[in-house]
Amino acid sequence: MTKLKTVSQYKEGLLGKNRAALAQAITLIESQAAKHKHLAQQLMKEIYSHTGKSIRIGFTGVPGAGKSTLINAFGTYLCDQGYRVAVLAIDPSSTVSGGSILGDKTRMEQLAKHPRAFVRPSPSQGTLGGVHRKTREAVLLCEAAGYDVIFIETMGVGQGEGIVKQMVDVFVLLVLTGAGDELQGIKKGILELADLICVNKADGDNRKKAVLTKKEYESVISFLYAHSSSWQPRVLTTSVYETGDLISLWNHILDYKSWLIQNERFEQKRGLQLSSWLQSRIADYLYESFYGKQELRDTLKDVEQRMQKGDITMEEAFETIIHQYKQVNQPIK
Ligand SMILES: Nc1nc2c(ncn2[C@@H]2O[C@H](COP(=O)(O)OP(=O)(O)O)[C@@H](O)[C@H]2O)c(=O)[nH]1
Ligand SMILES: [Mg+2]
Repeated sequence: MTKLKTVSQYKEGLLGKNRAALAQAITLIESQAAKHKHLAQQLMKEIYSHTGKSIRIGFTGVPGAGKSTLINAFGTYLCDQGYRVAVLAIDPSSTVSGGSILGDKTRMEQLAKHPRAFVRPSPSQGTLGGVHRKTREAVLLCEAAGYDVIFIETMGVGQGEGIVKQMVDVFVLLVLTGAGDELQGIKKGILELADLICVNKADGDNRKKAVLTKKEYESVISFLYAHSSSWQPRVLTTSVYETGDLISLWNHILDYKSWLIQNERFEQKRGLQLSSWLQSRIADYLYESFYGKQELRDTLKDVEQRMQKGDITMEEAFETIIHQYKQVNQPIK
């Protein structure tokens, strides 16, 4: 495909469900160049009315839990059923997990080759906020290009989960067998983010253990949600070798979506996704207006040193820096 240039060329390619056009559009929104940023903004406006129709599904779990492998098998299964599936990955710490991204590309090879699939490795540069902004825009581009199911794989541990949770309709947590200890190891906060929990790699000798682990999780969940009227996360066992498990996973996802719609929470969730996006855009903007300025970074370093030596108080350091911040960001008259 030739290189796209104008907004209408990009738009035509996307609405025409052209995979190469989608890849180019994502490259455009990831670009840091000023001329691309403008074009990207125009494009996002143009395609906005064609977005929102997919189901957005996030996958999280410790490295090695089997996210990429499951997405590959599950995505391929859904493509074979006639769905169009897009996969995006979010990786706030690409330097740490560089190896696993390389692995992910090969792990999703089968899906990436499927004519109804689109697999995009994560944007690697930028702040966590920046990466996540691009991922949200990429979701919208995939929707404009007619993808019905969008998977987002989180790779970062910690902050990454909360951010992905805020951009998806369904959040799936993959856990492994090992029960007791394993349960202790999972941060309670992450368990509470999950809509579905998959005890993964439930095959071979591990299947029996997985069933026990599932029971353990179910009892923790029923305890955590004892007095709650919200959705009680379901626990299931999954293996990429069992098509029945993939069918069951899909049915659970659809069940959850129906529950959201019946309880008037689906649209509410989409609204909250937009609000969290707006808030993170503001946070990015403010961050940039401070840390993006060399003189402010220099002053910060300087006042930090003086404060640590005891020459000035924290309050004085703060006032100095904020005074300069206001001056630097003053509109030119
Ligand atoms: N037995 C078994 N192994 C699996 C399954 N899913 C993934 N694996 C293996 O677990 C390892 C890590 O998988 P990967 O998808 O890279 O995990 P990620 O880091 O969570 O994306 C790989 O060696 C996979 O082959 C499964 O369902 N059953
Ligand atoms: Mg992976």
